[in-house]
Amino acid sequence: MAHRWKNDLTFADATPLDAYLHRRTLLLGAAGAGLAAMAAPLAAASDDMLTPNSWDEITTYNNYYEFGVKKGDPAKHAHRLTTAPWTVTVDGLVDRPGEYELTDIMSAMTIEDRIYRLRCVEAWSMVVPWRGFELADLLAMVGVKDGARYVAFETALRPDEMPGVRFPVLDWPYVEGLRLDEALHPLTILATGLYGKPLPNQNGAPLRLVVPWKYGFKSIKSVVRITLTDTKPPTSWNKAGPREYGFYSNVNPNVDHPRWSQATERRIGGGLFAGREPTLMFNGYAAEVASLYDGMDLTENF
Ligand SMILES: Nc1nc2c(c(=O)[nH]1)N[C@H]1C(S)=C(S)[C@@H](COP(=O)(O)O)O[C@H]1N2
Ligand SMILES: [Mo]
Repeated sequence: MAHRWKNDLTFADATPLDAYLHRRTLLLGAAGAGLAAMAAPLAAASDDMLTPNSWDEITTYNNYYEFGVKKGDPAKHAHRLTTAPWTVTVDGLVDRPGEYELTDIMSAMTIEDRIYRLRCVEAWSMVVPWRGFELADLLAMVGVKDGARYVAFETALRPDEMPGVRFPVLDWPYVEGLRLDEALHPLTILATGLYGKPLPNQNGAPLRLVVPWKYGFKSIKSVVRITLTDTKPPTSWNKAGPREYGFYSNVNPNVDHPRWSQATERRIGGGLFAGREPTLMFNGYAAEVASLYDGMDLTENF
């Protein structure tokens, strides 16, 4: 599966084997380069696919357009968001609808740490050590009624605290959605933390969806409403550019964005020698999730 290109080997993330090969490459020139290329599959076996990015990388290079469209804007402005107290309205086709205190939700959930790859539709990626709980557990708590087929999510909309929402970049509030089986999948979590600490505001505090096999924009931040519905909910990026951003938005190296290739990605923090890495089907989670899409045309349902 994962092969790494020679120029993905960096000193920063080098295993002893990588470091050895690097030295050989530098010492032996062309002959060494051949050796390193040959050994690349070996390196992949002990590779950095799940070595987390640093706290600084994860918290200063963000997409959270409610706080501005530049990667550094959320880190600068998201401190303005009041994240406590926080309530989440759960409504639609559920047995126990209501406005739930996040503190009550969290004390009822099993909180776990999970290291997930994050692949943005813009063709960059990171590895993030989340803390959170399975969305399926919250849905079990509220009781999903027969007839529910989709889950819709909504981000807080607070013009006083969110300087970005005065610009009509997107149709605010930010909304997202999943098919019910995607929402119930054990990989789908609601994150409340990062590196074992409370989630920073720029990463979507106090509660943000994480769906690791889909492009990052599906992982909606600062969620205030979760609605079970029988109809496919509208999603922000699909509304903004229906030809470019589909409802599913599964990571897929074989289906390009109309304006750029999705075959490779740039790992944030890759360092001086870093090149592009191949993008993996379903972002590397095919074994877990491919069966959700059996029989579906993934080019049509992009
Ligand atoms: N409400 C909201 N959620 C959002 C976004 C946004 O602009 N607003 N950006 C999305 C995009 S494009 C990505 S790649 C991820 C980035 O998450 P991160 O900043 O924690 O890495 O958040 C997603 N969730
Ligand atoms: Mo993204």
